[in-house]
Amino acid sequence: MTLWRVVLLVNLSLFVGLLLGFIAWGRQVVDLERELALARRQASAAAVERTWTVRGVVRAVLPDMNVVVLTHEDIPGYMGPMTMGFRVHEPQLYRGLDIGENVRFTLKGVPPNLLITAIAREDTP
Ligand SMILES: [Cu+2]
Repeated sequence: MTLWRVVLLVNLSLFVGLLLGFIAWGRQVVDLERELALARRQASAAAVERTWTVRGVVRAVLPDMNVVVLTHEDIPGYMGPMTMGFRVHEPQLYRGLDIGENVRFTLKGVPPNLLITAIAREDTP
């Protein structure tokens, strides 16, 4: 093989290698852009105001903080059952509630900024 053929082959293989690398890089960019668009869509969907109405048991009423502590059942798509405090839209909502009472309450807001907008006593099943 003459020298010029060797040089040509080396250049050719170098060119093909660069081309393949460039194509792979381009594909990666397209994939990343698609992932970014998906992540942005999910992030904006998460910032949407939501409403849930679930059951719970009153554990404490903290008027100073405008908070009611409830043991709540599963809040679909947000959190499992647990005992925690919720801010209440207005004090009138928890007036007359007693510890241990079963309630059905409505949570509204953009998670995790939720407020109880309605709460009603429920008869024990
Ligand atoms: Cu919770």
